[in-house]
Amino acid sequence: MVSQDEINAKAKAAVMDFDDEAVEEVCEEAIDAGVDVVSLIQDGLTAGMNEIGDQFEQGTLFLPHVIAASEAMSAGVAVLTPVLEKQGAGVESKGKIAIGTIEGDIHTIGKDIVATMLKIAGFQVIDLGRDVPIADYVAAVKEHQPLAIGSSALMTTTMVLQMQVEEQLKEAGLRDSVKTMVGGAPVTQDWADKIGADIYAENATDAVVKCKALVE
Ligand code: HCB
Repeated sequence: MVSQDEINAKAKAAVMDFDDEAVEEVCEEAIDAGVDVVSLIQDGLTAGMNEIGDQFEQGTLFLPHVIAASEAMSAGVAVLTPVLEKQGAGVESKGKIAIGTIEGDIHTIGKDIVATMLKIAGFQVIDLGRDVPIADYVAAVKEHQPLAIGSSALMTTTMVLQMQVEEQLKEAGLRDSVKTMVGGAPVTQDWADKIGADIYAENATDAVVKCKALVE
């Protein structure tokens, strides 16, 4: 029987090979073997994407490589999502959470994984999409009155806009009515503390644990 570590390593390698089909096959193998698909996403597929990001930063890979790897990762997530959704079927509704990728930023993979995991945990997720204007976060709080509003930022240049979510919610008199959550690769607990966000989530599992704590 294939182990979790073996399957995670295979998934990482397949993402790094930009091989959609191989990623899909590993994900199907993982489902058949009954291994933990959340670990597969976080320690396998995401580990591969992070490695691609590092090589892009070092100049040994280029944007088309990043695009190809992200397509391979998305193909894997698409295979795993129905399994995850089945795990969450019948879970009692825990309330609403709105989440979007911040203005100027088009990275969606991490935000989508967080949204899926929150849905599985029983939250009603309002997905604001990507490149979300700050005013739309405020409008979403007014319209939906969610328990929490999450922003995702993958670039040092866009994470600064998470501060504006805090400021504009205060200006609209809504800051005390909602918890704010921040995440994305460059975001840290220190950053969350600095801007006054209520929750920093390192990954989707952390987001679920911390959002559940709001209602439990
Ligand atoms: Co992109 N990119 N990229 N990129 N990209 C990064 C982010 C760099 C760090 C790569 C690098 O240089 N090392 C870099 C940013 C540098 C910086 O900080 N300034 C970068 C750049 C520069 C760019 C462009 C500007 C490149 C260009 O055009 N010259 C451009 C951005 C344009 C724009 O946004 N306006 C760009 C484009 C792309 C794509 C389109 C090719 C592709 C995105 C595809 C898509 O999302 N649909 C892409 C990708 C894939 C990456 C890397 C390689 C991986 C990101 C990813 O999906 N990771 C990334 C390198 C990296 O981050 N290490 C690189 C996997 C997910 C699962 O992890 O961290 O997003 P995650 O999410 C986690 C976690 O953070 C947390 O939970 C998630 C699940 O566990 N979380 C939250 C995330 N959001 C949360 C929100 C919450 O409220 C709570 C928790």
